Amino acid sequence: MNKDTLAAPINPARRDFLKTTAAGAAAAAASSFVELASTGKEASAFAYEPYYTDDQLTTMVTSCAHNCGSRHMLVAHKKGDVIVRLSSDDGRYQAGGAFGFETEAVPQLRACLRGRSYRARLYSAERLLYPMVRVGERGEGRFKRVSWDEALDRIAKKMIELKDTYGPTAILDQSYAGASYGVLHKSDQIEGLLARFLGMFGCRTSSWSVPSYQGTTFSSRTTFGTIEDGNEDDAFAHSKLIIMWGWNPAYTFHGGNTFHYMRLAKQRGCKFVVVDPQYTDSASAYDAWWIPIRPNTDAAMLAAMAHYTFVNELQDQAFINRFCLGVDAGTMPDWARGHENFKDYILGTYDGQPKTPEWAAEICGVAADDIRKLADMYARTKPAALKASWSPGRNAYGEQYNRMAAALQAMTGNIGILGGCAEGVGKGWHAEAVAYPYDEYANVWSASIKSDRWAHCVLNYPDVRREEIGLWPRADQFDGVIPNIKAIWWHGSDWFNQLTNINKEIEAIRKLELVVCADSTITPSGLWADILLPVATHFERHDVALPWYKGHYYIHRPKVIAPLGESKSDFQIFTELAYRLEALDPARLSGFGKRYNPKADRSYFENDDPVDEAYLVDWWHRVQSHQGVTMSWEEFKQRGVYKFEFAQPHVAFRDQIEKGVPFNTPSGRIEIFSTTLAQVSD
Ligand SMILES: Nc1nc2c(c(=O)[nH]1)N[C@H]1C(S)=C(S)[C@@H](COP(=O)(O)OP(=O)(O)OC[C@H]3O[C@@H](n4cnc5c(=O)[nH]c(N)nc54)[C@H](O)[C@@H]3O)O[C@H]1N2
Ligand SMILES: Nc1nc2c(c(=O)[nH]1)N[C@H]1C(S)=C(S)[C@@H](COP(=O)(O)OP(=O)(O)OC[C@H]3O[C@@H](n4cnc5c(=O)[nH]c(N)nc54)[C@H](O)[C@@H]3O)O[C@H]1N2
Ligand code: SF4
Ligand SMILES: [Mo]
Repeated sequence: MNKDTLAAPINPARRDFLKTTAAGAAAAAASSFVELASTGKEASAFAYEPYYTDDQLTTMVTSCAHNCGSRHMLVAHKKGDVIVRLSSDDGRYQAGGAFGFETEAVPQLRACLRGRSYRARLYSAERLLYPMVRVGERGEGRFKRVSWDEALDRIAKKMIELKDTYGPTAILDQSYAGASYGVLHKSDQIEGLLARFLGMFGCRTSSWSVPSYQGTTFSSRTTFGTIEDGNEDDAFAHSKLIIMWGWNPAYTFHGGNTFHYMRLAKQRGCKFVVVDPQYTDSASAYDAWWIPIRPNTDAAMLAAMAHYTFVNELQDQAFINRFCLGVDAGTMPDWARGHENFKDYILGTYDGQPKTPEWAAEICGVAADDIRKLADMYARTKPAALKASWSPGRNAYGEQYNRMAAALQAMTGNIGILGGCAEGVGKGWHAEAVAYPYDEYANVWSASIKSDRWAHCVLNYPDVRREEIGLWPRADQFDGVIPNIKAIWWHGSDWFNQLTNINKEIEAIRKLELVVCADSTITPSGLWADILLPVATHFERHDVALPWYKGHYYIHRPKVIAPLGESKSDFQIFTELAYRLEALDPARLSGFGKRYNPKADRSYFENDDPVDEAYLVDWWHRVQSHQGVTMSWEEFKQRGVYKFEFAQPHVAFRDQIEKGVPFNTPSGRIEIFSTTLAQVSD
């Protein structure tokens, strides 16, 4: 197409810049850009000139899709099919519809700068716009354009060959966070689209976990019996002391509007403390007392705080007696009388080493007086939130840090009360997350390994012990069988950037027979792929955004613009592949296409709209019946957001503390002494 026919005027300087950059950059990126121009979908999004006024534009509510701990509203302002700017919630979209509407219970979901700058990703010169296959050596980064037909045919034939030659573990599913918080288009390891696709095909090694919060997860499960130990963040507004332990909510969001509620707390007189090796923007913003600590020594400092609390008898003994297991000799279960209890460990009864502030100061580099001062503040200020985030537990025995923090939260009676905090993992309110197409065949696998151990497995196969790769137990004859991985599929993940020991991964990837990367831009992982599949972003497909670990709202994500270039949604790609596999191997894969995407037929590859909407309507009906929502789907679509309003902030374990409901642990108590661990070590 002649570029003069482009509809929207663009800034010439910016266009030249894009062209020059693209021409000199990696082959993939360069050719993407050329294609973008030649289809008329040029980067005309950078239409700063002229600056359109609102009455010249149409607006659509959608949401950001970044894998941060929040989910905020984006409002797309469009000229034709081009998003020319993004703004955010200004209150007018919820019930009432008044501009500026905001209350403490129903806040605006205002996007951060990263969210508001999403156009830079959407219209990036690094967008993948059509399928490509590798032409050079793997990792060289040289690709050529092919048709969808050719790309998918190659993949389908190779998948069958791999399964027949190497068995049901040959393809490694490396999906992850990229698109995990949509109702329909999901890339997570359990309910994701790839998980279902490979599971139903019958050849899948799944990856579990990520280098993030395994220590914390272990701690929350053993101590509280659940990872749902989180309050909704409006509870922070009621704290009198907030200790940000390895937590920097100015950068790392774990819920929506966290900083807003913390600011309300500040206005009401709350004191702030940051325990972090770095002086962070959170420390600055809340005028916090900053306590720099040596990385990976947090458990020692927390133990010394427990010591101070015990020797000064500041613990909440009534809370301990009623709700905890093994904090002291009096709360040990009868069957474990001979075991060590927490208090005597802290006081040095067993090893002759009281865990005093002086003892800890040597280890963690925090002055003993500061440890005493913080312990005193935490024990005497009610209610107080010790938010023990994940990062300090990201190391060997990391769970000890979170377990120690949980012991302090419990000893001070700050669990299950408004303004306190039991986090941990911190999952708060539960979204209605399961959509219709995921019910069947979710998370079927032939082997499951710890995500970052795949290279070790490939390089040492078959001389690998199960502990070396975190091989998950199975209840059948395949338990303990080491996977014979010959292919990788990246879907919503970029693990040549995000995993540890990339050099080892490079060595391992050379041994594989197939590497597929489905993404919307070229990534460090994609450079190592054999086949690149261009994926439509969340602006280019229909979905509903779910909050992450916290947040009680849903945001509609319409197809704001048509998919750029030839990009397709993952769901379209897997559906079409399922039909192709079925055609290649009808005896074993009969009905695969329909089972994978029951509401669609093969035309879905060209037209996904009615099918996607039908799934979303199903999901909305669940929301209506399970969560008491009366708003219709049509109204939800028109407003773009549904915000739940609670009579009081959601606080984890409120019912346990107020109504005596048992904790979900073997003893029904907060297990500072863990029944499960004690029995394993016996
Ligand atoms: N904006 C934004 N938010 C996000 C994400 C994102 O990409 N962007 N990602 C989300 C995801 S997937 C995750 S897993 C979480 C991660 O959430 P966190 O684990 O809470 O976040 P980090 O930023 O890794 O670390 C927080 C702080 O811990 C400090 N720290 C590091 N080591 C230690 C230590 O040994 N001791 C102490 N006391 N402090 C230490 C760091 O200096 C940093 O300021 O964040 C989520 N939220
Ligand atoms: N160096 C370093 N490594 C880390 C971390 C760190 O802090 N530093 N944090 C760790 C943690 S906590 C996490 S959670 C992981 C995150 O690791 P990843 O899940 O790999 O990270 P993301 O960059 O969020 O997403 C990966 C890709 O998904 C793509 N994507 C987005 N939407 C879609 C979609 O709909 N379909 C497809 N096919 N692709 C899509 C994005 O373009 C992006 O390239 O990284 C871990 N590794
Ligand atoms: S805080 Fe997270 S969800 Fe919200 S706009 Fe920023 S990146 Fe997006
Ligand atoms: Mo993460």
